[in-house]
Amino acid sequence: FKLTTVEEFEAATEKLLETGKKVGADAWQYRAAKQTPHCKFGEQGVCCRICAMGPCRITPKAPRGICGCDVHGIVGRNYLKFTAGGAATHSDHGREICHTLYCAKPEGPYKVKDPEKLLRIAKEWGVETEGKDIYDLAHEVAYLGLSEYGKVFGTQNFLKRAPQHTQEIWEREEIAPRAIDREVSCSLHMSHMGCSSLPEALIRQSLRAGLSDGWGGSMAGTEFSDVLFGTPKPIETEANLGVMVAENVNIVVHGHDPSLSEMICEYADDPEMIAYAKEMGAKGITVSGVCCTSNEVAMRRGIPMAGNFLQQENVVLTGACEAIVVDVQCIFPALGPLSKCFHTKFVTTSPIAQMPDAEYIRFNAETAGENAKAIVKMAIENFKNRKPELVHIPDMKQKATVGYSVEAIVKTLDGVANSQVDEMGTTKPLLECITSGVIRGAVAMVGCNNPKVRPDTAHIELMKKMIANDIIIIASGCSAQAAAKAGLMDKEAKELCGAGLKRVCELADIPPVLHMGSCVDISRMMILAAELAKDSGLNISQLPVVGCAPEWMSEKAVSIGNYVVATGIDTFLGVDPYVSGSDQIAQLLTEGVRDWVEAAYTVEKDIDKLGDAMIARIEEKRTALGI
Ligand code: SF4
Ligand code: WCC
Ligand code: FE2
Repeated sequence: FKLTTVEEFEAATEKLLETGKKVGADAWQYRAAKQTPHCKFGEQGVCCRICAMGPCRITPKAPRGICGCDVHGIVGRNYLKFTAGGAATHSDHGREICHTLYCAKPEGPYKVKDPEKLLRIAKEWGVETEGKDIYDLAHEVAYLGLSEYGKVFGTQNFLKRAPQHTQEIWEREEIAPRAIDREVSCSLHMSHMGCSSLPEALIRQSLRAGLSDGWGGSMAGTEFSDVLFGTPKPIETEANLGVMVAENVNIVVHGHDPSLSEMICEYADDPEMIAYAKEMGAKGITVSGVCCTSNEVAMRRGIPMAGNFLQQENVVLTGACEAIVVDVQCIFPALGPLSKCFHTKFVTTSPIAQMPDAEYIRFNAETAGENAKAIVKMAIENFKNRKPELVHIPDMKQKATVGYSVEAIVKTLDGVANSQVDEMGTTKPLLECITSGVIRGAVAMVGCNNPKVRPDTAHIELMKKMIANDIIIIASGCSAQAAAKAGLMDKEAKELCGAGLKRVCELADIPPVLHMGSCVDISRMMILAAELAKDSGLNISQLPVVGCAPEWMSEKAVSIGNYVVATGIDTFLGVDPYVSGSDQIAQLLTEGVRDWVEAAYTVEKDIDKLGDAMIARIEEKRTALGI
């Protein structure tokens, strides 16, 4: 067993960039070089352009904006706006999923695949289930889900899933999220010219907006996706560009919303479509994915993962991509012009993400079947337009076992711990492994790639370091894909673990890095932490568990960081969230918020030090518990 190294990834990319040069293609590597060094004001978060008296930039000579706002107010407002952008984005995705569920029909393209989960949520929300048709119930629960976005009074329904102690903290600190849309609006209101400039107020609302995402919109996205498409279970798949097949029509799905990709997968599997592909000279159809839409279909169908965020251009550079089909979020506008250098069709499908140089096939829940069929057909008919001299798919892929929803983790670990633990269907076996020290703790590795960090290195190096120290990894988003590409989701990766974790991997037959899904699925991690706390009688903040986003880049990532911290989990970042310009804001995020929510951020750009800090924190928590 051998991991694929980052050097090998980079050599493959170099070769693809050579192809790019032949056709005059641009790439992020060149654009990043032209954008560096970045504007210092922006980097420190000290530029304000929220009113037309500005833009104002804070310097030692000009310590206040024209309105008199100081650097702390400006950095804090920028941070809050950044969070609101992320919360809005995840939550709007969740809303789309609620709407898809609202449109589900027994004979339509979208069905209820996990009625059990639907019943569970209905009961949780106090909906009468007795004698109800499952689709009527789905529509009723979906309607309630949609209502969470604009509920008039009260806080998010899902908050009740948290331990009592956590709920009390949220109430006490006035950060329990109300209507999801209200928290986003309120954040924009607070950060408007002439509203809040008090650091505490701005950071408090940042936590609240984050919580409306993690325990609101994202959780709706995850839960209702499970109801519609099935709750993930362990499944075998593969990762990296080598999953594309030169002889086949290659369709790559990219973005976040499984409503689109699920339909594409359905039709790409249709015998009629496969026959058509053969007629057009291909051997078959391969669907693979990029970013979270890929995670969604990998977790539920074993569809292979072509790559993560900074690999999206590489997919087109293979010259073997007939169509790259996107929905929303994390899609490079570069894909339009890049596709024009090849035969690739760049297909946008959402009114939310429209781009130049794309074919726009508007996708909606009512016509999803026809839309997906049209897209698959378009890809098949494009096969003949390939330029064979440009085709090069790097021979590089790894096996991965994915699909570790909370339900799957609980089930998988049921049999593992010693026989005294007989409470099946709880997290107790996992707790037993942690208490006994066989596993020292867990790190939730999440987030993106960012050219500021050598892509994938931080994810992979940190994971290697953690598992060697008997710390199990749960991963999501592009971090999970980095792990899969390297081979860390191959069960054989147990060889890289310390003796304790290795034994758990053997007994439970799991890889040491567990793929929990897409970025909205970080809500799964929150549920897991909540269950661990409830089953152990500890507070979430006492568990030897930390979060880490070493290569993050998006607004969504900051929203996530805020809800992870606000849930009581220390969070470690490898990229600074534009707050270094204000010592007060930086102090609040890295220390001050601990007084409110029992957790805080650590920012450390040196990846090795970041890893040491996480291990130290986990060991501190163990010592405090006397385990
Ligand atoms: Fe300048 Fe104040 Fe306007 Fe910001 S709100 S641009 S600091 S005058
Ligand atoms: Ni989530 Fe980050 Fe990937 Fe996009 S897909 S790049 S936010 S981790
Ligand atoms: Fe994502």
